[in-house]
Amino acid sequence: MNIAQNIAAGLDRILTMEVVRVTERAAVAAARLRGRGDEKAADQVAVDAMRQELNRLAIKGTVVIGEGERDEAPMLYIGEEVGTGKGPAVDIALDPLEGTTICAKNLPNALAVIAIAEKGSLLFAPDVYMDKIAIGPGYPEDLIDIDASPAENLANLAKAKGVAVSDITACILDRPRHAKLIDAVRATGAAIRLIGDGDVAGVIHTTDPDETGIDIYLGTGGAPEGVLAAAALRCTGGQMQGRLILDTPEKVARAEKMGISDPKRVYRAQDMARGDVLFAATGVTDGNLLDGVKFGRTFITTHTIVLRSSSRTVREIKARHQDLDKF
Ligand code: VTB
Repeated sequence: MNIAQNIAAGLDRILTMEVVRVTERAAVAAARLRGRGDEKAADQVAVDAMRQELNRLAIKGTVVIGEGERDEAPMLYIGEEVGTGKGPAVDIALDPLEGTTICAKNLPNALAVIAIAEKGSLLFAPDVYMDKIAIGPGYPEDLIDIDASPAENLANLAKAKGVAVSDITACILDRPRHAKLIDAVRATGAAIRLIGDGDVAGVIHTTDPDETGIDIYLGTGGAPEGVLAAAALRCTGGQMQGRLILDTPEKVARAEKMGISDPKRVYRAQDMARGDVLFAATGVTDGNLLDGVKFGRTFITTHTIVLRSSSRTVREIKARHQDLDKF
């Protein structure tokens, strides 16, 4: 039995539950440092916690999207082997604390995030910016086009949704580099939800517009976050396109070293995360889709979403942890 058959045969069904512990644990660690103004400390405890739990999983995992290159990140660096080593060979993309600043300021939508995929099926993305566009499920294929203007994309989306453009809300990272994009979206009459950080959550929010109020994600953010978001969309449905921003010869060379030969390539969600994918995210701070960690007197509550591409089941797991020593 090869890995794909192994996973299809049900191994990932077990992992679906196992992986929840990994993001739960990272989220609880980070949440203890919510609102303390110390991004680094919150990130560090999340990394430690995620790594500890990950190493209990029966997988032969390789981190492909992690905390950074081996020389700059002591833990969960790109290439680090994780898991017990006994189990399927898988690639792992992770962000133990997506939105370190959000957590430090105790603002909405900080997450602990992980994606696990068949070996060799996640885009090995350098830590550069990526131009991104994403919408949720239920729309005709190729409705959005990263090379079309915001006005065209918003008009096509509104038409397909059966609403006016003014009823559409776009999510955009609040950055000076997006000034033109923001003007272009506002000129159409569409609304914008500006977010300070956290574009993995931003993209995922497009998959449930009735709940989140967000129909489309636009703009540039981290490429690693793009791969994580693509992994989630592969499981929920929805469409995403991304293009690495390789605007210096140094970045082109770095990407080449990671196997990227066409610097202008447009990646769809299915190009960034191929094959079977599992995705889990636990809320650190309260957000549009997930509640943050709650610290009760006798128990801790976590809220996790766990997704699986092969069945496209979306599970939400609210856990009440009564054995507080385990954290
Ligand atoms: C986004 C956002 C992240 O980085 O990818 C952003 O989702 C992009 O970088 O939460 P800039 O901050 O330089 O704009 C984060 O904010 C941090 O990883």
